[in-house]
Amino acid sequence: MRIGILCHPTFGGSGVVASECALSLAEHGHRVHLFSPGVPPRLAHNSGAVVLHRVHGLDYPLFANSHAELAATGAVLDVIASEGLDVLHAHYALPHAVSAHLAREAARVNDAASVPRLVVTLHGTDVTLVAAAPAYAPLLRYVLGCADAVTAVSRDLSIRLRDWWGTAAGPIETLPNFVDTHAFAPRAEREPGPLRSIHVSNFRPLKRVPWLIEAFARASQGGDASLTLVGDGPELPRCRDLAAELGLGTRVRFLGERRDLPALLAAHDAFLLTSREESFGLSALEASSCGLGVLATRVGGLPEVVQDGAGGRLVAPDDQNAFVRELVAWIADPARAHAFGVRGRARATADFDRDTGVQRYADLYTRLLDR
Ligand code: GMT
Repeated sequence: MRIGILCHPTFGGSGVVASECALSLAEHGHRVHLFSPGVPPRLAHNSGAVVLHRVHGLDYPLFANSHAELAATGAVLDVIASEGLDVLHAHYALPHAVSAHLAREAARVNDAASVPRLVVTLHGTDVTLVAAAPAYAPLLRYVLGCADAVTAVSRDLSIRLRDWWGTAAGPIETLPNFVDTHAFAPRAEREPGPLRSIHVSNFRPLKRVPWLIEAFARASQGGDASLTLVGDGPELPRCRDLAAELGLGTRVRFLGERRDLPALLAAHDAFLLTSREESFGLSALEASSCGLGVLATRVGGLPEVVQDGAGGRLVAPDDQNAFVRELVAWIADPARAHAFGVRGRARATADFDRDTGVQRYADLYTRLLDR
């Protein structure tokens, strides 16, 4: 198949899923073009199997921004004209579904030899925040209604999408995210010692990293458990200040954005995630795949990824005391985290392996093309 994928180039999960899909589909012999304003981190070492189109708009003083989304439409149209595309897949509704839809309509009007099928995958805040914004809701409803297939990354997100879309809703398929279980694998041997916990996110308010740091400080008083914080985002400065105010010293370290996540995760025992909302929680799945126990909030699609009592523990998002109690138990006995990690790893390999996850998308494309 000739496949065009549109995604954000940031460290966020939607770009990760889109990039991993692109790489895997290309490895399986499909012709894959990826359109994005930058190089998504997981494509940094792309050997050329995926054709990357870095789309740039025009920096013209009249424009409030450079309109990369319109440049993406243009780049897709160029590929349709030169070699054709069977499928256009937008990961995250805005702006990619709009760019892709526009390109497809233009191809139709141009009488292109191939008019691609349009697939839109909703990832999370494109439904819970963006779609709720009155400025975007009408356009999103229209574009989703025009797509050949709409998918969501968890059952929880599918339900939220249906609730928002209302009576005009078309079919929504739940196609869960996945992880490369070969790359994200546990270390052969774990070093003994105090609990090493880690958190990875984009430090946006909905991740509640300050809440997490407070909880860690309460749970680890006087001990030598550590917390590694990976990522960057708007709340990072506040988190640094808070860690200093709480006197956490070298027990908390901030590493910024990192590309060596598999090795980094595998050097820890527990993954902590205290989001207010999480449609899936790809970072938790990657940690499970590395054999870490996951301690997280019971929100959105997280219970579909981390089974409470199996791959880790889930607590109510407003119950910091419960989170602290559980973390105290893991700090007292890191073997608890390891035991959850073993079960989490087994679940990741059985239910969320990359090959199976990407095959679900390939099957969807085939079905659409057979229609
Ligand atoms: O929706 C977002 O905040 C952005 C998006 C991203 O690009 O990171 O995150 C969402 O998509 C991920 C991949 O499908 C999911 O694992 C995350 O749970 C989801 N984030 C939220 O729902 C907050």
